[in-house]
Amino acid sequence: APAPTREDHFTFGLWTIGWNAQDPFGSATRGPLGAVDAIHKLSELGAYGMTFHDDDLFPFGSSDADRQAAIDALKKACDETGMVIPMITTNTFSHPVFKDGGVTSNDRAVRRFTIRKILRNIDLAAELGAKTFVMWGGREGAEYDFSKDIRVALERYREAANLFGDYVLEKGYDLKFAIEPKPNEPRGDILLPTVGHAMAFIETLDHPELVGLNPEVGHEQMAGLNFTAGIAQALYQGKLFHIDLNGQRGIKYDQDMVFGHGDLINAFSLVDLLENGGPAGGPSYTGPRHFDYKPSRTEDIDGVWESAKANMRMYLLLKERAQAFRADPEVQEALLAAKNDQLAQTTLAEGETTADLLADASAYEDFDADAYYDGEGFGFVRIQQLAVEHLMGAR
Ligand code: GLT
Ligand code: MN
Ligand code: MN
Ligand code: MN
Repeated sequence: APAPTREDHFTFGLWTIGWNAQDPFGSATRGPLGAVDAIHKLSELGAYGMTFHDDDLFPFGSSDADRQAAIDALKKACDETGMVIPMITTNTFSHPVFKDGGVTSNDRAVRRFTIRKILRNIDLAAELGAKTFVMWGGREGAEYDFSKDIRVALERYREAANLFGDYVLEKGYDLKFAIEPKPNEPRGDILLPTVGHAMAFIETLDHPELVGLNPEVGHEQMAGLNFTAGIAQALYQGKLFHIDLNGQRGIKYDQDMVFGHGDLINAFSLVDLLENGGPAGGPSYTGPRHFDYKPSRTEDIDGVWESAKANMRMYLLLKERAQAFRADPEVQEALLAAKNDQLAQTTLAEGETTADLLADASAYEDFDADAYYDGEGFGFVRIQQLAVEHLMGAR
């Protein structure tokens, strides 16, 4: 695969490469990484941009002067390299004050503080030219069913999301919101746990058009769901505003491995969907390819950069294989044999009504299911085998 370039639109969270590898069972195995160094190194590796939480760039509680100094240094690094900040997000989960959540904490003063913290960061997003504002409500949730009335908590979530929407409209910011679902961790159960829950919630908002999703590979897979299928529905409903790429192996803790280092076959179908799933066979998603992973705790700083490169290389390799898969005449023939062309036809003919269908005896009265059924298979396994052979470079 070719080396990554800006045109690939690869981005990384500062909290990913900058993670010092502290986990619930042990202390940090790596030192800190500054935002300016991160920008320069990512740029060198061919990335397009970087993203961050407020607290990644300037520690919680920083003075205005320190905050501004960090922002200025970041801007300078971006100017020097041509890197961009297409997304920013707010940390509403690390400080102990957020232990019962931010916008849905039972404590009203915490909710008011959270909204202020997010508004301040929305201003920063606009100032930096970010187009997407991610909201990962990792602490919005509970461990126990009697902790709170979920309906009331969702109403507080809605109140906050409506307020943020009104704020960007009022300010005239060119900024949209992307909710990031996750089923659990750090809370026992998190509100808006999956892509489906979040999409249904968005429709209840005053300005649903301002709010979409930032689905993460591992988060859906932690819920046992098919990530590619969820992304397909998000695209179908016009809600794929951003994406977090990483690797996860099954239903367990959030592994945040390198993209493709988890369920590789699902990663392959995902890249195929993103790159070849558009109306004319082109990209179906044109936003940043954002990696949200954690360089494993076993790695030193060289390993961090190796893993950053691995994410981009996995994506590009999968893209190459997906193009070969689509171009293979045998694949095209197998897709036809599986009646994908019929799936693309409407079930009723143009202008045909329910009454017409009811009057069509061939559809029911004369449709002899036993006679119609000829035992012929769809050949889906053959398509899957062709896909896996392309994935393995065997074709
Ligand atoms: C946190 C979380 C991620 C979210 C980030 C955005 S922070 O690391 O695990 O999945 O995308 O808040
Ligand atoms: Mn994760
Ligand atoms: Mn994420
Ligand atoms: Mn994460």
